[in-house]
Amino acid sequence: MTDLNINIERLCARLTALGEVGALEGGGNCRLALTEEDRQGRDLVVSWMHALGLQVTTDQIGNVIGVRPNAKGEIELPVLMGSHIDTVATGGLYDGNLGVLAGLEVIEVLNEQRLQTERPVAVAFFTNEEGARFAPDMMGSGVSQGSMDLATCLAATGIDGTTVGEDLQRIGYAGDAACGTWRASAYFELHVEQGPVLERGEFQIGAVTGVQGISWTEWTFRGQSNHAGTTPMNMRCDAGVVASQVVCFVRALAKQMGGSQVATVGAMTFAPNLINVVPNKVTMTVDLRNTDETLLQQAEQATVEFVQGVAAAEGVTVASRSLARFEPVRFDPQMVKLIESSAQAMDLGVHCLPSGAGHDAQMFAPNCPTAMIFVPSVKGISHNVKEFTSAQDIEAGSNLLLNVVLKTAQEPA
Ligand code: HGY
Ligand code: MN
Ligand code: MN
Repeated sequence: MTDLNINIERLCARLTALGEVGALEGGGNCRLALTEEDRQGRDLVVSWMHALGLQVTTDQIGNVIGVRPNAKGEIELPVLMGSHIDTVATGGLYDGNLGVLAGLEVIEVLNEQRLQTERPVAVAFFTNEEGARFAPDMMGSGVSQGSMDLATCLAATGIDGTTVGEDLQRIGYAGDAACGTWRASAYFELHVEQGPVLERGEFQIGAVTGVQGISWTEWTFRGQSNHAGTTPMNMRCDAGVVASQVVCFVRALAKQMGGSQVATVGAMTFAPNLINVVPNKVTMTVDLRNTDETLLQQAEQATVEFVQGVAAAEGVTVASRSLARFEPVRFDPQMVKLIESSAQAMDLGVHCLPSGAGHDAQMFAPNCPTAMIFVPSVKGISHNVKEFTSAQDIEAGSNLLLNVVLKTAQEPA
């Protein structure tokens, strides 16, 4: 283990500075992918990359990678640290941002120590990890690593009607570096857990074993608008009643399945959305997740069957489209062991666990040795302006990142 340490004051100052971009009244951030706020956040992080002397490239889906050459001045196949700096609309200071800014901090320590490494070391932020404005999530890393098609993603239309390609052009991040074949020699992502497990178990570090499967579906129900007062109950085709039953069904399904099954209806819009009109159209999203692919498919199938039954009973038609679908991912056990043993060597309490959230790391796992380090989220809160992780835990996780990245970067390429 190295006796080097990150500079926690400097890292926290960057977290605060980035947090001021898209700051919300009362705390938190809104930097939805490819908005003006995202552009400002990108520009700030790119300026820090340049200040560290990194060779900065932007690829065709807007991913930005800053590389610190190795002792021979080479930049290919770096040891890469990364995450995302786009946020949900009620984002906190740490989701994604921590992984990128801790990567910058690790590189700054290497610069301060004038340390040369066998392999290049790099830090990146990936476009549209959240998927909140443009589906699917993990878009930039997925295109970078060849599991998503560039043209399809550039054509993706967001919740406010623009396409990814248009907005990349508009914010000036439609780069020319090719996507899909670029590779790292190893990938490390430091991230807040966003759940309650580490805090409950009083662990400082999570050695992440993998990422659970994700299924996002948009459902559209069409009935018949009618007068709320004059339409007898047995003459209604009420799209809102169907949608509402689906909300309750997926909650009950997750509770009945237990285990890691979760289900969320996060977005729903009624039309015409008026007090005295029976809704003729409802669009809603269903987010289903499970660490087990077979169980996730069962949850999907049960939901389809339920939807068809209640819609038919109400005389409502159904349309659906998949917004995202990722099978569960397992990280290389040797990399998980590296995180676990390095944390133990630093006398940090460490626990192995799967990730409930999706991450850019899952796109790298098929292509190179990949590891994630979790640090605790206070009260397990995330995707919420109250998201918080202590400086002490940030320092521990970032020093662990420094250790494992330095160890890996000193191994012959
Ligand atoms: O939805 C997710 O798990 C991630 O935040 N994109
Ligand atoms: Mn994240
Ligand atoms: Mn997130």
